[in-house]
Amino acid sequence: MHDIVDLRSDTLTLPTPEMREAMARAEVGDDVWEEDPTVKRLEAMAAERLGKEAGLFVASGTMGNVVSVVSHTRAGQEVVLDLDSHIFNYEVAGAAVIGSVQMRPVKTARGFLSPEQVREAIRPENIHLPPTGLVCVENTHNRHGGTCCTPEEISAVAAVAHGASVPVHLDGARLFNAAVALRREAREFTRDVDSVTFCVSKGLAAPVGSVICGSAVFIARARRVRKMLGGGMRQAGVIAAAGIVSLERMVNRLAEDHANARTLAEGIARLPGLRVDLASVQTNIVIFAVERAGGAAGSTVATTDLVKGCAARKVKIHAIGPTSIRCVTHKDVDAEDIGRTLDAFAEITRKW
Ligand code: TLP
Repeated sequence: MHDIVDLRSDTLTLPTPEMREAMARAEVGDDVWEEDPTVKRLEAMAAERLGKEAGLFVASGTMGNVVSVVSHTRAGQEVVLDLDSHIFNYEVAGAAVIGSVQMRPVKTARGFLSPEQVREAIRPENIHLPPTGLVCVENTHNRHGGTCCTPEEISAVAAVAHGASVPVHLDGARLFNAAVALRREAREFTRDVDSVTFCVSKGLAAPVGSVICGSAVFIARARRVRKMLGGGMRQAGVIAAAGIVSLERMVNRLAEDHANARTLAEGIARLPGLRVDLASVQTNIVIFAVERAGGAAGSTVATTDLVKGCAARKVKIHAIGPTSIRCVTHKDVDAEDIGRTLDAFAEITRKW
C-alpha cells in the first residue's frame, strides 16, 4: 500500500535499494573511450539476452529509436511503421528532423503491421518514389494498451522486409513485458530483426536508460550517431549499474504487474460509465473509455471529473484522449493500491 497510487506510467518507478547500492559501488570509466566496465557489462548482458552481437547504452527509449532509425537509413528514404506507433506519434519527429527520412504510417488493426501490409508499403524501384529504408515494429504496443505480438508475427514481417533488402527495427521499450506475458524468451522476438531498443527505465525500474542491440557493425554506426546527438555519457556506469539489476532481478516480477492490470481491468469492466476491452489487457497497461450518458461531450466532462476525483483521492491517472484513460501498473503499485483505485472509480462514477 502506497500513500500515492501513481498509475500514469511505469516510467515513474523508483529505483530499488539494490539498484542504489549497485550504483554507489559501480566501477566506472570514460564510456566515450569505451572504458566504462559497468556500461560494457550491461551492453554485453543485453546483447546476450537478445541474441545479438553487441549493445549500446543510450539515455532513453526515444534516443534508442532515433539513433537506430538514423543508423539504418540515409536522407530521403522512407520508414514504414504503424500509424499508432510511439516512433510516429510521440518522438517529436526526431527521425524526420535528424535523419531526414519520411515516415510512412500504415493503419493497422492491432498496432502490428501484417506481412501483406509491409509488402504493399515497400516502394518499388521508380525515379519518383522515396526508397524504403526501414520497417519498424513495436512490442508491446503502447497506444493499443500493452498488447503483444508473437515472435512468429515479427519474423513473418521481417521475412517480407528482408526479401526487399529492407532492415527491421523493433521498438521493444516493453519487450520483456511481452516475453513474460507470452512465456517466450526475449531473444525469440528479436531473432529476425536487425536492431532492437528496450528500456530499463520502465517496468524494469532503473532510473535512466535503454539499450540498443544489433550486429557489431550496426552498433559501431549507432555509437557514432549517439555521439553526434550528445549521448556519449562518460562515467555512465553509475546509471548502467541499475540497468544490470533490472535485467537480473526485475524481469520475472513483471508478471505481478500484469496480474494487477488484469484485476484493475476486470474491476473497471464491472463499473457502469466505463468501458474496457478485456482482450486488449495482456500486460501492464489498461486503456479504458469513459462513456457517460449524454454523448461525447458528457464523456469528456466525465473524463476530467474522473482524473480530478482520483487526484483528490491520491490516485494519479492520465487521460490520453478526450474520453480515454491509460493506467499502467508497475512495481510501485500493489494489489491493495489497485483495490483503492477501483474504490475511487466506483465512488466517482456512482455520481454520474
Ligand atoms: N513511453 C512513455 C511516453 O513517452 C508516452 C510512456 O509513459 O509510456 N517506445 C515506446 C513503446 C514507449 O512507450 C516509450 C515511452 C518510448 C519508446 C520512449 O521511451 P523514453 O520515454 O525512455 O524516451
